[in-house]
Amino acid sequence: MQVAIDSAWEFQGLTFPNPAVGCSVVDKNGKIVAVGVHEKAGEPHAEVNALQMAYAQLTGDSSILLLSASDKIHDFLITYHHNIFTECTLYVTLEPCAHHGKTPSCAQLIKALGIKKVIIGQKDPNAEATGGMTLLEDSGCRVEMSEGCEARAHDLLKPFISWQNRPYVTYKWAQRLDGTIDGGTISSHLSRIQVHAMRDCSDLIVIGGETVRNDRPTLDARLVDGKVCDVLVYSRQKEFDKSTPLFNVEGRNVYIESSLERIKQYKNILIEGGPAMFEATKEVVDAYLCFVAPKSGGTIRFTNSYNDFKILQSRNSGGDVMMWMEK
Ligand code: AOF
Ligand code: ZN
Repeated sequence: MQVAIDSAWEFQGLTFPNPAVGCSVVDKNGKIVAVGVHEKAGEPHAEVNALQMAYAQLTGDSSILLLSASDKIHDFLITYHHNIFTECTLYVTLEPCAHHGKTPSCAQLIKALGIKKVIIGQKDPNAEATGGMTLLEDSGCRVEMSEGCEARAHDLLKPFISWQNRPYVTYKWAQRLDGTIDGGTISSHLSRIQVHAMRDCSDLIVIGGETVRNDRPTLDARLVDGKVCDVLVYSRQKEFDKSTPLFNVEGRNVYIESSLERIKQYKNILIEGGPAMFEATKEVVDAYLCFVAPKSGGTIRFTNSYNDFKILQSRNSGGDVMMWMEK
């Protein structure tokens, strides 16, 4: 379950409106055969990616890896599984879905493959998709909640739980090891790709007036060829130089407002800014994402009024440390 959770965190922020989910397939000797994650809404669920890889591992037949559509992988597995999974256990961070959404039901697939044991990290809070636990139990599968990992599985699921009835707000910043944030590009290319991929799945970006004036940003998702999202310039100042690139991106609404009320009309919000924005938005932020580059050299430091963050997950991002945190 720990492996499934850690793997899913790699796609946290990238799966909206779906949750980040991970799945480990373990054989009868307790060895991990394959791990899969849900990478993007509309693409295969974690269980499907994990079972696809597990099939290739267990049979030595890698032709299944050529398939990318979820329904095609389901059909292949259901046709050719020859009971190779019956003694495997699945560890899934979320209850397998019982419904057919953009992709077919994972619980139905697990049932069809004759898998006898499934450990889950959290129940699905989405009323449309939940029911996988009961469906599997009714078919004779043993389904258990993970002992010891519920809290981490819950942390992973927080954005999705929030989206059931309210927005989820992530505050992102990048700094050097000495805390400085000025003087040009700070984070690695991979970290910047990560941020562009997050913009691609956000519906609103919030920035402060100072960022508009100083950085003249575009705030698009060009590094991942992604879509543009709306922008809220949170500022008391009403007039900005409209030749600033962010105002000239086609298909985008830009609001210049002195309140954060606009956030309530959106679901997945990314705030990008410095220490002033950090303080001004702290009442509405759910999670903090910080990139620390192993460098020094600027003059302005990122200071903030918190002296205690809880790190939910951290990893290397092209040489930077990337940390998901809560207050
Ligand atoms: C799973 N495994 O990896 C994820 C699940 O439209 P769909 O078919 O992609 O279904 C989306 C819903 O399925 C989503 O709202 C959530 O309830 C569940 N997500 N379920 O079994 C996964 N990502
Ligand atoms: Zn599913």
